[in-house]
Amino acid sequence: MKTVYSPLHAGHAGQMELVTSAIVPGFEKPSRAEFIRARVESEKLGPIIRPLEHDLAAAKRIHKSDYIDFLPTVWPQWVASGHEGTAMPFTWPTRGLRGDVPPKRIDALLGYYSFDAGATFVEGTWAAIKSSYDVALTAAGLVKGGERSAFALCRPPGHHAGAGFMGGYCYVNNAAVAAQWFLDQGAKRISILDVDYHHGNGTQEIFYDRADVQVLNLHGDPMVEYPFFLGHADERGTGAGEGFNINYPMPFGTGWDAWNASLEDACARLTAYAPDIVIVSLGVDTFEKDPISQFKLTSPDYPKIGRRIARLGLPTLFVMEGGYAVEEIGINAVGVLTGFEDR
Ligand code: FKS
Ligand code: ZN
Repeated sequence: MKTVYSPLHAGHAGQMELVTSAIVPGFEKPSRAEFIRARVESEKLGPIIRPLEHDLAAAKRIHKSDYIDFLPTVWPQWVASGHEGTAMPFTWPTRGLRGDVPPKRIDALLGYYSFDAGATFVEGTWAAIKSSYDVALTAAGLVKGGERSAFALCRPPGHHAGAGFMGGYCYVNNAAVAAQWFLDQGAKRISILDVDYHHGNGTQEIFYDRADVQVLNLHGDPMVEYPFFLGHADERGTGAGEGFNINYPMPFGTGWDAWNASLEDACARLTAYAPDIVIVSLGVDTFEKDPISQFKLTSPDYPKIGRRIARLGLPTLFVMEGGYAVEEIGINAVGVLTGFEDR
């Protein structure tokens, strides 16, 4: 399988992150992608190619136009306002506040377009976001062109980004953009299988009222886990989308057997939906040693995930999402891919 990778991700570096009681160096850091790339090489998964540049039309098929236009302006506005360091929001329009009037200050605009403080900006952030988008679309093009599978080594990730908001390290929803692109190229149905530890709230929001994209999400129970405000089992889609959104919230401590039971159910529903293409939102923060997560998958489990996905027998696009145990992230992410290739 080919991997699509851009070195431009590395400019999104050095940003700080707000956690429960402190501001700390970001968990979502460049070494994540570099460990994965090194493992792709050492495992001889296949060629690593650079992305083609795309305009932003495909992003605007999923995201609001004003939101996409805002992203490249953040860092220049932040600097022009006399700020330095990490650009990060501190105020959000929530219940009881108006969310429909964009303020004029960049610090406030960041909150207007975010649901948390987790989508931060430094100088190279926009170039990294754009490269991640190009990586996803280029890999999608490989699958459209007839390859059985492709790996989009996206960084930053995307599944928390909604139509008009960022958060949780995510800005542009790479998997959602790819799904819409496949539909625009003539596909009739797409399934997105999100195996990241965190609920893909952005992906769910984007496709919630649609029947042409089935969204299956395996994740930590939002009663106790980020992103907290979406991802419950009773969220099944609305209108034409009723029944096409399926959530599998699972408790802290979930290991392979219970997680795999959810995967099996998801795969059965996916097969029943009979999509033209499967997009896997590939997070490996389900790993037992992940520093911010609470599931207990082990490294030998990841090839099993890949093998099960391969048994779906469908063209498959893997889109990288989370995973923060950087020493093992390459072993686990590439383990899914070599498992898919049954080797
Ligand atoms: C940690 C609190 C939670 C935010 C976690 C974001 C997870 C992002 C992700 C993605 F795939 F998008 F990268 N902080 N103490 O892994 O879902
Ligand atoms: Zn995650």
